[in-house]
This record gives sequence, structure tokens and C-alpha cells, in this order.
Amino acid sequence: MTNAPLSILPEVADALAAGGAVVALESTIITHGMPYPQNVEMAKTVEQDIRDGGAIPATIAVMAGKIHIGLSPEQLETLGKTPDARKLSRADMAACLISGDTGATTVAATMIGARLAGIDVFATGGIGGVHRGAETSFDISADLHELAQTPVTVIAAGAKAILDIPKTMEVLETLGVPVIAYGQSEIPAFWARASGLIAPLRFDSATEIAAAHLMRARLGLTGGQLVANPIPLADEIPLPEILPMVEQALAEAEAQGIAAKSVTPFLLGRIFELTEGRSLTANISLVRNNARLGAEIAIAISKARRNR
Ligand code: PSU
Ligand code: MN
Repeated sequence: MTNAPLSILPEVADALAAGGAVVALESTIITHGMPYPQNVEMAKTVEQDIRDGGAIPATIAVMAGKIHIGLSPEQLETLGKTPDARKLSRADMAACLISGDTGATTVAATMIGARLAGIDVFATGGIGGVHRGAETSFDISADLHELAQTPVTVIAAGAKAILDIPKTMEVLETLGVPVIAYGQSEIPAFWARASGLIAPLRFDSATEIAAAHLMRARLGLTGGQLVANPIPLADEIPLPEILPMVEQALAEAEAQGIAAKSVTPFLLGRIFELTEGRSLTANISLVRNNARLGAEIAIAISKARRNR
């Protein structure tokens, strides 16, 4: 058992105690990834998708000195209206907890919360990665190192074109993180289904992903798995269409001296404006798709454990 300051929503605690299927969700996507009120609508819809899939959702955030595992609808609403919430990665968790401030968890911090609560599966939109120009900026997301050390299976839609996708894949390979494309051979590129890069691993079923998660535990391997699930066809923005806007947003970030934690939120915000909201529709569609797959994987893990 953990001595960490967790506040677990009763519904989530009951599901975990019964060995049931729970899917963790992050909160930075709510506070820093999308505008209000679409962010709160997205968060509630995604939770419902997980329920419809037969699992229990647990959105994770830090509030009043506790890591909350599962938020009530009121807490989700409040968080969605707190754009100045701290953006928490591994480095920031302890400081935020002792301050009592509200903090939104990134992929890295959500993985830490999920592991503490005993949740195996976490669904999100995009992970942080190696930024373009990292050879001079050294901007590499702590999400990659978290994947290397915390045993949670993370479902995302691949790396975004604001990142350097080949370098992100190289770092994940170096860190020993399995990158699994779901249902196709190419690594998806967030808004686009195709990136032009073949994924190191491919699975076509939630059952195999669940089995690999459990096998990693049997082998005593540290770290999680990254599942790259392509955006539904109807909502994709193919790379040639999105790239000019990505280039423009990147140029503006550089001209304005945007750095460190502000880079990703700035780029997401500008691309939303430049695509006239189409990037947001795509983003919501892919998160929902990941949540549905997350529920399937969580159920498969739960069943496999019961049948042991
Ligand atoms: N990518 C998205 N939407 C997001 C993020 C990334 O498409 O909301 C957020 C996630 O919380 C991710 C974080 O963990 O940004 C990465 O930030 P950074 O690049 O500063 O590590
Ligand atoms: Mn960064």
C-alpha cells in the first residue's frame, strides 16, 4: 500500500478493490490543451465513452494537497475554468502538493498518479516528445522518461507534428519503451493517420496489448507501453494540410521566445486558431477513440488477472 496523499473517488476505489477495469485520464489536456467550455465537454464525453465501454474513468489532478484519482462533475467543471492551474510533470508534483495549489497532470504526472492508485491503463490525446530543434534547445518532454520507468500502458494518437517524430521514436527506442501501432503498420501522427514511419511493434487487438502489459510485469521490466492509435478517418487532417500551420505556429513561438512548459500549450492554441477549430474537432475525436480502446485494454487486463 502507498502512503501517498491520494483522494480516490469512491466509485474508482470500489472498482479497483474488485479488480475491475479502470482507465486513467490526464488533466493538462483540460486546462492547457483546449479552450473552455469545449474542454469540460470533452472531459465529460470521454468519461462517458469509458463507461459505455464497460470501464470506470478516473481523471487525475492535484487539488488542495491531494492527488485526486477520479473527479466529480463539479470538480471537472472547476478545473476547466482554471486555466492558470499549474502544469505538473514529475518534477512539480511534490511542490504542488505541499503548496495546496491546483495542478493539472501531464502524461508523466498522470502515470505517476495512476501507478500509485494501482491503475494499469491511461488514455490521452498526444504525448510530449522531442521538440523540433531539440539539438539546440534540448527540449525533450519528461513524458518519455516516465514511459521508461512507470508501468502504465498509455494510449495516445501518436506524436504530434509540432514534435520531431523520428527523434521521438529514437529516444523511446533508447529508453526501451515499446511503441505499438494499433491496427496499422505506420506510426500515426496525431491529427493524421499516417506519418510515413513504420512502427517498431504492431498489435491488432486489445487482448494482445493487455497480454503484453501483463508479460512485462512478469518479466519485472520497468516502464510502460505506448500504444499509438490512429485518429478515426472521418476526422483526420492529413499531414500535407496541417504542416503549413504547424510551421507557422513554430515560427511564431520562436519569434516570441516561447520556452519550456509554455511551448506545447502555445503551439496547440495557435494551431487551433489557424485551423479555425478543425484541430480541436480532430483532437476530441482522437481522445474519444483512445478512451474506447483504453476501456477494452483495461477490461482485457482485468479478465486475464481473474482467470489466473
Ligand atoms: N499534446 C497534446 N495535448 C496536450 C499535451 C500534449 O496534443 O494536452 C500535454 C500533455 O499533458 C503532455 C504535455 O503530457 O502536454 C507535454 O508537455 P511538455 O511538452 O511540456 O512536456
Ligand atoms: Mn518541454
